[in-house]
Amino acid sequence: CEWKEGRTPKQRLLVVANRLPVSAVRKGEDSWQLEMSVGGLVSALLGVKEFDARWIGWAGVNVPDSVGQKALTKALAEKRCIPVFLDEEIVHQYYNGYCNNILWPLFHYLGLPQEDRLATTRSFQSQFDAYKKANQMFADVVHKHYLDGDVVWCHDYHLMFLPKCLKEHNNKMKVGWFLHTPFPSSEIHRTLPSRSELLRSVLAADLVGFHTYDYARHFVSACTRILGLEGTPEGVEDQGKLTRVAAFPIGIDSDRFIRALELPQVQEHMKELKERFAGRKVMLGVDRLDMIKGIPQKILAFEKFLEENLNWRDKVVLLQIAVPTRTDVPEYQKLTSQVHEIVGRINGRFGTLTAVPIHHLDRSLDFHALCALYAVTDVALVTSLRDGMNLVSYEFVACQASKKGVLILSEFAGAAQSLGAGAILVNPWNVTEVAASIGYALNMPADEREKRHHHNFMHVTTHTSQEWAATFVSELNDTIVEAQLRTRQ
Ligand code: ADQ
Repeated sequence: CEWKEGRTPKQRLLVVANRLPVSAVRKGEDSWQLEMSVGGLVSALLGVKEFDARWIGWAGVNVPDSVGQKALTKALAEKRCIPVFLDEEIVHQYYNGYCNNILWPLFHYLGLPQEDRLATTRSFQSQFDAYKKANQMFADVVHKHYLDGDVVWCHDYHLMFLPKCLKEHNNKMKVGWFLHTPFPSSEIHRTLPSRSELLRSVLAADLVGFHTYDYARHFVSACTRILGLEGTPEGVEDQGKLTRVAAFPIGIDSDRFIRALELPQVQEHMKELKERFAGRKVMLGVDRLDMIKGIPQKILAFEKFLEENLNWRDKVVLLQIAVPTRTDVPEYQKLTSQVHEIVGRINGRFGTLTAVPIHHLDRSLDFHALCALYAVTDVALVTSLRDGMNLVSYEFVACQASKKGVLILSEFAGAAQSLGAGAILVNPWNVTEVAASIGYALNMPADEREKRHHHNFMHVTTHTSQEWAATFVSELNDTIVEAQLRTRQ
């Protein structure tokens, strides 16, 4: 975990997120193995090295015994991580239930799974109670480790209740909250039974951040329409108390990717890949296996492209790397089978004795293999149905300095607002449009590729994760100073 390699400590920062950046695997009564987790939040925050930071969160494992808890706490301390212990029932109701079955689909405009709708409605209250209870458990751990002057940065939809829990205990605490998903239109948020309580809890923070201006605007609209509060250019005002609301587009640690390309092991991977796919253009998809990523839609668009362009049949390959997540949720199991079925059908239809058009891997790749793949790719396909930002598109651009490949990007990913001028933007639901864009990308002349790449590369290398975190924390500090000045006047 590179988290501990921070430079000279400046400001103490407590990062609070549902999951720690490592997952714990028990090896004995008091021994644990720690493995890095995969995901956008982890990728972004590992790049943040300006602060004396500690990470508070759940280690992804149930540890009922005190011997195990003590040993895990000790192992995690070396990584500057502090665990929150959640029991199985809480995890089921809070994490699988309220977070992943209700908030996640709702915030991505996917609604609730149809067949679960009634069951979900019945269990809604108990799941929301578990959500609040879990948030209070996170707050208790923060209080234990908090020192005067610390900045507490709460992350994501799992912890919308946390700012309120923190401020109720200590009103002087500097609290920021950042959402990594989209915040949906207020018309969508209105349908949530706990809509007002969640908004009010988030408003307890001093600063509320989103990836894009649109999400921030949706949030302010929800507060004005649902709570009847006043929206101002700075945020939301409630009885003289202002909560700052603003957009802080996330980035990546682009240098880490650029430097990795020079490493011998990455060069070796690249050589192998080039040999393996010689004579064929490489298209790439890298996603967590999640319905919001639009993986089936992407593969169907590729099928349509092959259907209409038989001359490309032996000349292009799609590598789809999909790391499974939330594997105990039935919807995700169904998605895995669906993707396997579509890939099998297309490979049967367009494959030859020596080659298949789609290589699909259900697993995570290590960092070096991932960089090599990004670097040899001709066309990256990011077709999320909705995505807060999407860091894969940034990582691809960072690794393309020599190849200058093309990015096909969903207009429903937050990244469309920053990389839109360089990418080919598509509506992922429109398979015909995506298929046509694949053809356009594969045939794009070098000078157009160069121009598009340059635009995106400049953005990715200047809007980094370091800059994102530094801006958020400095804005949080300023917000608090301004609030103090206001109360003195
Ligand atoms: P995610 O939904 O996880 O993040 P994304 O931003 O694309 O989506 O980040 C995924 C990260 O996981 C990337 O760093 C990528 O390299 C890594 N990854 C994905 N699949 C992988 C695989 N098979 N092998 C190895 N690594 C893999 C959430 C939101 C996003 C938002 C981020 C950050 O959903 O919209 O951009 O948080 O805020």
